[in-house]
Amino acid sequence: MPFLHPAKHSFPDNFIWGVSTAAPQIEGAAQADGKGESVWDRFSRVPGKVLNGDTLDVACDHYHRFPADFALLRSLGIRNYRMSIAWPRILPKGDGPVNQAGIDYYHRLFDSLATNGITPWVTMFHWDMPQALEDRGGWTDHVTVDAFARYADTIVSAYSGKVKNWITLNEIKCFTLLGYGPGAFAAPGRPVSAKLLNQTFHHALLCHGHGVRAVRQHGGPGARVGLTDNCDVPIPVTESPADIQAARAWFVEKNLHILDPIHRGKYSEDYLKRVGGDAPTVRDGDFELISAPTDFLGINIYTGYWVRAKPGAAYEEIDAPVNYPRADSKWLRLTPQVIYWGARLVHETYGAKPIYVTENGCGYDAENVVNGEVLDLHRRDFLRSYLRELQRAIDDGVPVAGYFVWSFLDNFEWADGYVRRFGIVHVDFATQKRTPKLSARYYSEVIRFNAIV
Ligand code: GBH
Repeated sequence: MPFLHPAKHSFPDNFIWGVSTAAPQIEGAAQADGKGESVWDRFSRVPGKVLNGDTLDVACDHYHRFPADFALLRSLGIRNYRMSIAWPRILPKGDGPVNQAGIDYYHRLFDSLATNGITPWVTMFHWDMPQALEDRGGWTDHVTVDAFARYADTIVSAYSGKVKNWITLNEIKCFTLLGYGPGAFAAPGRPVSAKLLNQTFHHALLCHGHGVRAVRQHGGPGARVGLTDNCDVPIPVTESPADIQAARAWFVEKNLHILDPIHRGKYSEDYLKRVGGDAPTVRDGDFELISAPTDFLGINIYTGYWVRAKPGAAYEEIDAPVNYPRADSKWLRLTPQVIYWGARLVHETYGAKPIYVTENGCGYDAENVVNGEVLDLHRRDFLRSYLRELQRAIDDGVPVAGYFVWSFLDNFEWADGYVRRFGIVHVDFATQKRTPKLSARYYSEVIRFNAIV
């Protein structure tokens, strides 16, 4: 009997299939054509912050190699590409003079995408804040909000004819908490007081609002805009009503400081009670800006937390046992159900619609090219098992309209440098040779059939 791809494994018509990247992780050319220094350019040079002292200077050299990279995407049948614009290329000092060479660069890049029939999904900010702005207070200071407003106006006006899908910020919780919280795992690595940390969230929310405003004002016909959030996602230990209710309570508690103001136009009572005297300073009009309606919500989904009901409490969180399966990224427990619950809970709780999974993927070390192949069965299995759960969400009526694999290429994995590989395409960082892994071939087939294969 010939093998058929059963209809029950197929995705909705017009489902968006793509891959994701971010400028600082792939472009390299960190000093080229007038680009300013970013906080990650600086932070990566602080001894001990990035594995092996890796820097962003060369990365995948995508800055110079984008035509071949986009031809490769096309050959894999990938027609949607999430990327980010490097703020320090456009405004090297954060505000101040515009760098025309930076503007011109992304024009060439968008033209090349168009030539290859690939639709761009453009993130305005994926963590590479201009160092000059950090020197003036960075995310702790309102100066960043004003500078971002101008940056968003500049890029949306410049590219309105070429870009229709805009994402304001990538993962507010990451660049604030990891950059300014205890531990200083990410740039700028400057721990601040609890009040100032809450202020970084608030400033980021305001920048999101300005991103939305800029798209409404300058985006042109058909332009759409949304946030990409990295909400923390619980998985109920069983799908009994009680465990699901516990998961819901956990979800709201962990994410309300970002998702409530955006969807409800205020900080919740619970949040204000939690932060007490450390609540952020809010100016008149802030919440109108923050809660301006968006066209979609992006969620980055990697790993989940186990939660169950507990008498007398809102929930009980259960630590994964030591031998629970993980990727080489230690934080990345392999929990396919997280994609189901992430999509379902943002929809049920906040009415988010449509939802795009703007990142999903896994990081492994020591993936080597052998006889021209990288047989990353672990990544193929990862994608397949998470996609099954995504399909279950869609079957249950959750309005998921697209999915992007993180990442197109192996790249600069922040504090893990170049050791940790997330790409479906292998990059030899010595020669810059690209080799599509088995997972890329697999994903091509998923796209071709619009079904889990
Ligand atoms: C995404 O964040 C990023 O958007 C992307 O740039 C990145 O390359 C990709 O994930 C893969 O990591 O080490 O305990 O401090 C994913 C969410 C949240 C994952 C913070 C790493 C650090 C945990 N990230 N987490 S810890």
